[in-house]
Amino acid sequence: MNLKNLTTMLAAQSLLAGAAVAQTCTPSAGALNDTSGTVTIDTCSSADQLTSICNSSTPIGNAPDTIYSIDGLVAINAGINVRPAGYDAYVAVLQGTCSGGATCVRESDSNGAGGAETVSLAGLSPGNYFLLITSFAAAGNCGSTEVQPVPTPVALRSFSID
Ligand SMILES: [Ca+2]
Repeated sequence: MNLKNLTTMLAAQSLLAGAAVAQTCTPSAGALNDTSGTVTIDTCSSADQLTSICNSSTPIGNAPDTIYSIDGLVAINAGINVRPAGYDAYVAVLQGTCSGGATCVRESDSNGAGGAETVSLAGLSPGNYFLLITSFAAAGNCGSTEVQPVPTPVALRSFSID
């Protein structure tokens, strides 16, 4: 991308971010809870629902947006591992409403293409939450993805070796 295109893109994104009405989304991938186990989804099959998230402050472009309802996982302070095959995933937890204007209470973008991302839901008050799996990449931004809820382990109370 040359500088002129970049400038044009940033200007367009500023206009979108400044829009009075935030985009809404739907958790079309379904709900995740403590009995879901590891699910595999091709995120390329998801619609591109949002162009900007985290109080409409973060442009996420044209990547498909795979969105789950995760109220049940928040209630038990679980974590979630996301393992994308071959693309650079970005994971966020939206609080309250499924929309670009919602606050992102958790985010993970620690690794590059094919790298796993993890979010912990510990410490969040029970309520409505949504897991967003998307990518900042303009192309090659989706693919087969494992989503693994990780219940918080029970604390080890005592341990001894005879
Ligand atoms: Ca998108």
